[in-house]
Amino acid sequence: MTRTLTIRRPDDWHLHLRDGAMLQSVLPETARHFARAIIMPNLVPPVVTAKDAAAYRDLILAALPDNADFTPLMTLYLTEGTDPADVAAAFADGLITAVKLYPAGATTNSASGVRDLNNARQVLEKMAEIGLPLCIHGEVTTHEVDIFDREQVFLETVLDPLRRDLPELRVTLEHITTAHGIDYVRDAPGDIAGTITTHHLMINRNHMLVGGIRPHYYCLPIVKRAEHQLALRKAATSGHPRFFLGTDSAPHLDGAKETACGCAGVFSAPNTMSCLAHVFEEAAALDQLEAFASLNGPARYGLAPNDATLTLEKRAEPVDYPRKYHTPDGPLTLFDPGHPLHWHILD
Ligand code: OTD
Ligand code: ZN
Ligand code: ZN
Repeated sequence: MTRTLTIRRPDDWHLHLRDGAMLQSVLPETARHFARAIIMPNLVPPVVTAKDAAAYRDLILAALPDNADFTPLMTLYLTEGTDPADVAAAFADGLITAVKLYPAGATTNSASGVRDLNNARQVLEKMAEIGLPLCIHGEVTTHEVDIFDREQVFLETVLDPLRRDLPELRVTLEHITTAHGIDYVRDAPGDIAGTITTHHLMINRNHMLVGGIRPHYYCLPIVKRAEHQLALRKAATSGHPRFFLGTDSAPHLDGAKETACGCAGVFSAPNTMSCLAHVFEEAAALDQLEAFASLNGPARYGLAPNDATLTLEKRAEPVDYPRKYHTPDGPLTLFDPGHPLHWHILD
């Protein structure tokens, strides 16, 4: 039953690498399979200025294993104090690929995010003018709005008004988790695209909550109903150019996840490509995996697809992924797809 599939080397358009010992532990896992990744700026303190981004990029490059062929694509964390000139210069220098909007309080380390978009207006206008994409964590953070509705409400009350107001702004809606998000990104006029994570394709809220609470499936935006998972699968496997992979691999040590108030985030970098091959095969759409993981993202960001390739091979015996990774600060649990994965990645 051996079957092989060769695609252009994939990129990850939404990734958390952290810093320090965690960076050292997780970076080789991404660099093994991916040629490039958009690096999220939610460090403590966040990556806010061009100077911060240059320092973080150098830290990542220094942590790369010898012979790794990996380019970090840097982002800046938008705050209400961000200087439009600093952002524009960083883009002109090729230092940054996008700017990231976190509504304040929406996810891990987002306390310095934007409370009122009017206070970031000049930066957004500048970005629209120079064609610098804005990556958006699309959730409202108001207490009255149910956590499962926060993406849908964001589309209606924040994203759509913003895009009407600044139609030239290039927007990537990150980690889409609902059918509403899919419909918006597919059908809206203008310059918009969206990323989809590995775990939101593979699990829904039943996996997280039925039969016991599973902290390693807790992430933001939170996993939704099965019908939303199906809409994500349909969009990802359709090959539609507006949808592409952003794993949102977001490692936290087990101690921070398996506790009374656990951190949000799923660590999926090592087994993402095996998971995706599984999902695309289930949808009888293996021929669209390359579009989703390797072609649509670069096209969106005006970059050439990678020349190198990645070969996947389906074997009778499952891939033996470790359940845990060991970092100097403690164990880190790998995303559990809930079933064996048979697609091996040939390095
Ligand atoms: N979601 N965890 C994190 C970020 C993402 O919203 C996200 O991009 C994190 O730990 O940085 C998470 O659940
Ligand atoms: Zn996010
Ligand atoms: Zn993220």
